[in-house]
Amino acid sequence: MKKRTIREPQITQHARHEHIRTGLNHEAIAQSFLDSLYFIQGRTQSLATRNDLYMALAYAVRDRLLSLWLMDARALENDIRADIKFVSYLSAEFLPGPHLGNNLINLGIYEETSKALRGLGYDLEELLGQEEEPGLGNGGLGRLASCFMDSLSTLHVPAIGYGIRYEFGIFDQEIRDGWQVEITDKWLGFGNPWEIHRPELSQSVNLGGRTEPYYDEHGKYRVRWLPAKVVKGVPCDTPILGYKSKICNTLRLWKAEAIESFDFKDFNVGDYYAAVNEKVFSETITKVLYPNDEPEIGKKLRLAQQYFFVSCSLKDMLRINRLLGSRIENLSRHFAAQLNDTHPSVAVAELMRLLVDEHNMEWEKAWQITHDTLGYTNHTLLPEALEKWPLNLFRSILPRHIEIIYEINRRFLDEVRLRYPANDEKAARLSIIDETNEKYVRMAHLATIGSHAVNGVAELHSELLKRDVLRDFYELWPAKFHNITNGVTPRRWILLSNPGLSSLITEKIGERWIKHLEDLRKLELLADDAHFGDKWRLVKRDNKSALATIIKERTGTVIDPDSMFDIQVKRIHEYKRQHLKIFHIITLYNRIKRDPDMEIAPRSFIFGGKAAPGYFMAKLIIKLINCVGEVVNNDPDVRGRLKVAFLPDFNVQTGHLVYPAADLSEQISTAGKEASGTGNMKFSMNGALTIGTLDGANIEIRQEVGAENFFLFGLTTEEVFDMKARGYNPREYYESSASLREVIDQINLGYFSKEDKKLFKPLADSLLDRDEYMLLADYQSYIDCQDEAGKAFLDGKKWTHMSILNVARMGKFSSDRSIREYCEKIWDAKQIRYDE
Ligand code: F58
Repeated sequence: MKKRTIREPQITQHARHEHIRTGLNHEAIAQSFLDSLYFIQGRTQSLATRNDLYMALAYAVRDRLLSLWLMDARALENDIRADIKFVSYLSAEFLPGPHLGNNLINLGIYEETSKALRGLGYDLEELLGQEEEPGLGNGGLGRLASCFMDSLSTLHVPAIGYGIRYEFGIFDQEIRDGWQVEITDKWLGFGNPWEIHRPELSQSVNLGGRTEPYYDEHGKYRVRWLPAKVVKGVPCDTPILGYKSKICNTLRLWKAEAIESFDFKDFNVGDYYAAVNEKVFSETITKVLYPNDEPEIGKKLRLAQQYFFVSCSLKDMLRINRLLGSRIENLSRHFAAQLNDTHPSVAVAELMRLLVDEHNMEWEKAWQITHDTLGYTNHTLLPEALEKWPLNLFRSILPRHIEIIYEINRRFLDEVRLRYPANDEKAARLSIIDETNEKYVRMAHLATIGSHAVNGVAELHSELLKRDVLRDFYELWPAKFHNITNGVTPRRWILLSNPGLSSLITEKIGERWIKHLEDLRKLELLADDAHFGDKWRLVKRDNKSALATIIKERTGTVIDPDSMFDIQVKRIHEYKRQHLKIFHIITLYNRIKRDPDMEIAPRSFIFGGKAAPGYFMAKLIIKLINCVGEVVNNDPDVRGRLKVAFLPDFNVQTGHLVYPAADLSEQISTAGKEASGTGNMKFSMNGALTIGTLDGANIEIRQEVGAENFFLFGLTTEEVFDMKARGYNPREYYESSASLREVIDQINLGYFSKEDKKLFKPLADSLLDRDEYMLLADYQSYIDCQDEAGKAFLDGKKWTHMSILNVARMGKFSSDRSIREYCEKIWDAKQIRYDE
């Protein structure tokens, strides 16, 4: 940053023409930036740190959002809006990514802002890099929620994203000596310019204690909850603007605080400390995001988190419903509430409690409202990921809810017994309470029973839900089940992160594609245009160079931008099979060792992703990647033709650099395990070809882009089921393939871990003994397919042709399409028309 002389804010001539806080030209932006620096950050330019400059710019941009946001709030008070319906997206996780760049794009002022800053001697890109992204999610599920918020705003659907304002989001990942080290995420350390606290809209939430029956003044039997604790939820609101859209929705995240602020005079010393402890307890509730794959059992705090945000959100919805002048009976006319997985599914019981206990409504009527308002999206088929809470733990936090759940279950099972008389097994399978051993509350059952619609997130996944996980429910209520294939927002995942490709596309087909992604089809005509192909390759080359620079900075590994960038970025999990990719790398390495002069297309293998802190095998896989990299990168026989890099701390921001730079996208989960995947879409939209299994949305991507433009390998879901049913024996594959045996033996016997030969034995053992995710069965097919991909890459023109066709045919995977489908099939919500 340049040193500057002190210059206090001055109203310039040009800026005068537009309102300083809302104007969109570079003069107004420059002026408002200087004002914010001086009057909000309290800094002159000469003393400003980079963070001051970032904050000043963020405030200047926020002013421009607020004018739209407030307009929406006014619309709420307006009777004309009495028929308005809000989508309320309930999600324990949101991963919005950095706001600044996205807001500049959506406001259409990226260039003007860049110019304004240049005029003052600053670099926009540098300030963008200063933002700490809100890592309030683990991975795909949280990111999907944020893509959906973007599309809701872009499509003019009024929506509120309800969630939790974790003080510490997903940990920052460092790699030390090849191992993952978790560092607490301090995203709020320098303040958050995007959020506005709304203490006047706080809600209080009860926890623990007991219930007590009583008769009210009309002699009616009622139940009251006598909680052990009460905490306060304060909404922290972030505006979510759509792309060049007039509406600005709200992401409302709840922060837990103590209910009473305490006054020194009123406390003697003992009470004072008790009050402080109370405050500490209350604030713990939204302290930290739980990483996934942790054993759920005993995670009392996690259940408290879920209930806390759900209760605050439902009460807020009832408040807004009142504000709209609507009766509580009409809640489902004004709100469609979507449960993003089972994490918010306690909403079924909480809404019933609010209606029956607090609003004195009859059970049947309350049930109708609950059922009509809620929808449930399932995101996983993995049995270990289906949430269930030990009954006693549940009761200790939510004593009234457990009674309500029992009543829901009783009525439901009566229905089941009518339909299937004398079929106790069926009733036991369907029950919300799992009584097989210790008693559990099955949250997916609660969500399914309490919602009017249930959906999976890709065609295969939705089919498997019906056939497997929720089979008995499907049999009961077939019409309740839907598929809505996931999508991602092209604004962040193409326009913002890949400006080179975006300009090239816009140059040829205009800018309509940004809101209508199906327009990309027009690129098909250019797939064989040599001149266009050259430009296409140049864009990719630049993106690869940029990524190579970051990789060099962050890992020290030098990679050649002309090599094939073969990338796998996603959470580290055995079912996602990062270790299968490693098998491929070792196989190529062994070929080179046998014949150092062999012809081989240079490849850079790039990995990124976090492992849950308690997931031993996933952490061992990270170490293995780094150990293999160490050997391969430094072996003189390899002569730099193969490079392995593990890019630490993969998050939304690094995603911006990674997806646009890929040649080959690795989507190699065991068939039937990945519900959808969304990274697969981001890669392909940016011109990478996919090597993948018939899993999740890969199937639909392949359908769209054409089988000839997709590298397919591996067992199908059916084959996986059949093979398991017949008794899968991984050792058969080990015995019968020399190259596979060599790879596993090297891992097992310490070839890549000379200082601790047994280091990777647990991994090799688990593959040889069980191989839950069938790497060995898929190995040969994967290697053959990779060989084919390697050959194809050598023909640059052909590869470019396929790359263009991939982009051209990705229109389906815009989250705008997903949101339109939710609006039609599930929410019955409409895009509102905005009068200028
Ligand atoms: C993901 N789930 C699916 N869960 O794995 C992926 O296939 C899908 O594309 C995506 O959802 C969006 O539908 C996922 O990310 C989590 O991270 C949970 C968070 C809470 C703890 C348990 C895992």
